[in-house]
Amino acid sequence: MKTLFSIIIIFVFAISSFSFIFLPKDRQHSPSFGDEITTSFKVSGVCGMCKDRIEEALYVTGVKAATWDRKSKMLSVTYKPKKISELKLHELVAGVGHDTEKVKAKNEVYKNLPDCCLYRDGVQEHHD
Ligand SMILES: [Cu+2]
Repeated sequence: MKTLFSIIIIFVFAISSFSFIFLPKDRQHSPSFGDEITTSFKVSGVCGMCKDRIEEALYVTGVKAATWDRKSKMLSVTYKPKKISELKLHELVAGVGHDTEKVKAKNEVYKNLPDCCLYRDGVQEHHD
């Protein structure tokens, strides 16, 4: 009876120490890493001004980082899907005049871009 009691005590102690070790770590990890993802898609553009414009368009709540590469035309975005949808990212970029894979910029917005940024008139080669 005494032995059984000791085993139970040790067992309970073991479980509680394990939970002390593991639970706080779990809690630390889930909010910071769990709900953040990085995606990349093609965005039309030409110069450094385009780069600034595209990246600034994504300076919104839910987006942690946005980087557009002038050569590859690829935009890389780190964002929280719980706060902003992927389509919304496309809409924001198209909203400042740059076509994406999913959303095309409105002509009125596109026409107001500086001349050096007009990617639709053969400035940028298309490899489609
Ligand atoms: Cu430009």
